[in-house]
Amino acid sequence: MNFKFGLKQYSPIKIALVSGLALASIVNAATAYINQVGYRASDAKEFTIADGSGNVDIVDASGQTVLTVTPKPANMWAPSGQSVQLVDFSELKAVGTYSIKLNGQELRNDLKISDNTFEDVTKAALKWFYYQRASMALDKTYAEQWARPAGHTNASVALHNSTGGSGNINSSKGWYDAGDYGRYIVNSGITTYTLLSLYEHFPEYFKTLKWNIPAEGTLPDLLAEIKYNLDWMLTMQASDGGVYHKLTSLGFPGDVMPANDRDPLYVIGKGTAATLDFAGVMAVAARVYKPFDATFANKCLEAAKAAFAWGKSNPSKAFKNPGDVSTGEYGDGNLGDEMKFAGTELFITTGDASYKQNVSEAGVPNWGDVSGLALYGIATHENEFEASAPAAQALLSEMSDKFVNRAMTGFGVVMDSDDFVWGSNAVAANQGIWLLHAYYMTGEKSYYDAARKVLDYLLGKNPLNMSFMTGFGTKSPKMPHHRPSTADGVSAPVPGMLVGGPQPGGEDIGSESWECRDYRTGKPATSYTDNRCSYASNEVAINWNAPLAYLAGAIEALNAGHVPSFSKLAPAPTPTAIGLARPSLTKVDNGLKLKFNGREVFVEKNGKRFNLNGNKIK
Ligand code: G3I
Ligand code: 9MR
Repeated sequence: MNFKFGLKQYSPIKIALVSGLALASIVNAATAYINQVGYRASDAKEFTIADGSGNVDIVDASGQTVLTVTPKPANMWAPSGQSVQLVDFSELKAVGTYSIKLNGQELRNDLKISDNTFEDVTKAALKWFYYQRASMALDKTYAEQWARPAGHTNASVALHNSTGGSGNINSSKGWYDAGDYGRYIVNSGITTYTLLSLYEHFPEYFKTLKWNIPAEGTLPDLLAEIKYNLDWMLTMQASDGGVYHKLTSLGFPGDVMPANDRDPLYVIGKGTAATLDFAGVMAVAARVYKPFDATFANKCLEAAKAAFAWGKSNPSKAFKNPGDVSTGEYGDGNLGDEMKFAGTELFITTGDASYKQNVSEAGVPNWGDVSGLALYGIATHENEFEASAPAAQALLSEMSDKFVNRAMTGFGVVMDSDDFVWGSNAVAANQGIWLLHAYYMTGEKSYYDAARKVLDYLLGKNPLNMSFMTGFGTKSPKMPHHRPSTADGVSAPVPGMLVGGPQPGGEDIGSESWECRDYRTGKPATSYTDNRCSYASNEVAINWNAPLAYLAGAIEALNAGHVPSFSKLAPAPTPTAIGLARPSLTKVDNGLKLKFNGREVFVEKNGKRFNLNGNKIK
């Protein structure tokens, strides 16, 4: 049965039998890999082609060739084993949809250039956190066809004996971690930090950006969403300051909607990683929420201090799943980085030197290694950290220089073969965030460009020729490992989710009958299957969406003229300054109005809006 299926779909012998000519065209068909969501008009832009030769024509909707480009020399991209060429079409700046032709043959017709291209990506990536909310019903007003009854509403949950306690505590709210319904403090830690830092770096941009979620007082949407998870995290702190590791059932539930998961929940474990990640997040929250709600901010600060104190007295309590528990472990034996992260953020918030940290080496952040988050804190607070700050900035730049070099070839992405681990797409996104921090502190444009190109990769310029974000791009995942998307009876998956992405581990192969067949290709960047069974390549997770949201959001905010207060970047010219500098705006008297909508300057005539390049906008 399996064999027959394989022969029908995949055998090259069968194809060869059909026709030698067909085989030749299949093997040699040139392919153009693009960011399927689009390119920002003012940015540098490139796509990748494979198996092509000659110049590439970009053709507009009326059939006019608007640009002819000679592709860069071919090079081998090891992660996919392909020889590819980059095509730089930055010169083309006019908003529109184009086709790509090679030797007169159309390779694709969905190349888009637009303004504010990643604003919808940002909103959808952030909106997904609403869809992940535990303990409340999702109303049609906000959730549309993905509305659902509340799950996991029983606030009173038992302490598993691994916590060292007994009895019950009240714990509700928070975001489901991923395709499962667990809530895990360690993974909530890096996720919530990433979203808080997005707000803290671009407060003016996020004060007005909205994406249809329930209001929470006067909080901006981003802070309203984050507070839903902070409220849950706060319930997970024990009276001695230590923080429980997770809130899950003993095993993973089946493919059911949240309301139909009746497995009893337990508060499980208590350890150093959870406690210090919690401390770091709460220290940042204390700063960010202070202008809106001083009482809540103070609660976060006290929680952070108590957690840090517990972490100092218990520096090596690594969590391991107890024998009767098989939900996600998020186990981590290396606990020094969590201490650095927590101490750095507490020092920034309080100014108390006893919390101060130094970081001499750090990697791109992930749930198990948050040394990079400490590095970000130190590098971006020069007054507070004095000599440590330039040293941290040097580490940021050193790695970014390597990243920029790598992004000059292949698919224009930083990733190397080793980066293809479980959740590889988040590795890419976090590399982008690293580059942006280096950009903030140096103004080096190549860092910005390499960071932006990560979005190109995630949204389609990759060897799988697909956008990894549900609901975005010409081809995107249809069957993510996400229980609600599997069980809700709606054909489209919940939108705005970044799947984990290709990686060669194959940990899920054979997990569920023949369905999870071996999808490994021998190449890390193509070992992926869009099948709900594939939790190792096609699951979704909060710590993967958060860096996508950061990357897309920061890029849009920067282009709207916002810069982080600590950065070396000059703010973009104000509308008035642009107006004075641009002679074309003398036409303002002639029935044209110059306006600014908080994000961009545009000209309005007869109710129609045009950007300063003369292109119509919404
Ligand atoms: O640390 C080793 C490293 O030394 C080695 O070079 C590398 C080679 O693959 O593996 C590293 O360990 C990996 C570990 O993550 C740390 O990155 C494991 O192979 C890999 O299997 C493990 O994957 C984790 C997975 O859970 C299984 O534990 C993912 O990072 C993590 O994102 C994922 O998280 C799950 C939760 O448990 C449950 N909820 C869903 C969530 C997403 O799938
Ligand atoms: O759904 C689970 C997913 O969230 C985890 O990342 C993954 C690895 O821990 O496990 C998934 O659950 C699977 C379980 O491990 C084995 N049986 C099939 C489950 C998926 O339906």
